[in-house]
Amino acid sequence: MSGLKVTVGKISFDRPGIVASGIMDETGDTMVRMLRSGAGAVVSKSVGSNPNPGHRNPNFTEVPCGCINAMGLPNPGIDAFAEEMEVAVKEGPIIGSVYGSSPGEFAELAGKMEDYGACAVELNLSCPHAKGYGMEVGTDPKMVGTIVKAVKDAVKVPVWVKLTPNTHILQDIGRSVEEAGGDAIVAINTLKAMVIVPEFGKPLLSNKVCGLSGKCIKPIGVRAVWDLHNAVSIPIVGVGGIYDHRDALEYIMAGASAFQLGSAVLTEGVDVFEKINRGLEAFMEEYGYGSIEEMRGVAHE
Ligand code: RRO
Repeated sequence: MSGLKVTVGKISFDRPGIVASGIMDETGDTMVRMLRSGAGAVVSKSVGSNPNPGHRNPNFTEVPCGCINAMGLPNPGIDAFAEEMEVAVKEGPIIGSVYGSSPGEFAELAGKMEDYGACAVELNLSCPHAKGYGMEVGTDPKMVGTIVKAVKDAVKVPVWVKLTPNTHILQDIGRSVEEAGGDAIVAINTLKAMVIVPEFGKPLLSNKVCGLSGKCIKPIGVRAVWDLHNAVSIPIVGVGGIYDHRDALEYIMAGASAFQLGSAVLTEGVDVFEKINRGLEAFMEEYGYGSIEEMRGVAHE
C-alpha cells in the first residue's frame, strides 16, 4: 500500500483516510478499532476543559442524502480523556481535537493533548451550533489568528485548524491560519441547518439548530478545498460527504493532501476505509498515478 502513503506537513500516514472528529472516537477502544479497520489516523472527539453532557435527545437523525446532529460537544473533559488517549496512541496516529472559547484555553487544551501523545492537534473553530465556541470564534479572521498563534507558542506538534463552510470569507480565514503559523487546514465542518416536523409544529432536534453532514455536502466541501488551495500554501485535509474512492479523489484533485470520513462510517460501516483504499489503488493503477501527491490539485491545471 505504499502508493497510498500521504504527508500532511511534517507528518506522514500510511493511508490517506482519517476518521473525522465525532465518529467512533470517544473512547480509546473505538479509536483502536478504526485504526485496525484501514484508517490512516483518527481525530478524537472534540474535548474541552470540563465534562460536558451535550444536548439532550433528540440530537441526531438521518435525512435524505445526509445526517443532522446537534450533539452539543459531549465529552468527559480533558483530564478524564487522558485514559482514552493512553489506549489509542499505542495503536497508531491520533490527532487530538480541542474546543475552547479563548486563545489561552485552546493553548492549555492543546498542550494536554500533546502530553497525552497526540501526533497533532486539531482546533475546532467550526462547530455550527455551540454558543461561544466553534464557528462563533472561527469566523473572525483576527480571532482565528490569535488562537492559532497562542497554540503554536504552546505546543511542538503540528496544529491543524478545522474551518466552517458557514462563511463568505473562508479564504481570509484560511490566510489567517497560515499567517499565524498553522500547519494544516481541515475543511469542512457541518453546515448550519434545521429540520422541522410539521405534525409537531416544532424543530426536530432539542437544540433546534443543527449541523448537516453526509453526501449532500460533498460539492460544498470540494469547492471549499478548491478555494483554500487558491488562497494558502499549507496542506489542506478535505472532509464532507466522502463515501467512496471517487468522492475522495474529488477532494484530492481539488487540492487536499489527505481526507477524513465522518457520516459514511455510520452508514457504510467501519469497512469503508478498506474499500476506499482498494478503490484508490485500482484507480491509480488504471490512470497511471504513482502516489496520492501526484493527483493533488490536478483539477486546477
Ligand atoms: O458535538 C457536536 O454537536 C458537533 C461538533 Br463538536 C462539531 O464540530 N460539528 C458538529 O456538527 N457537531
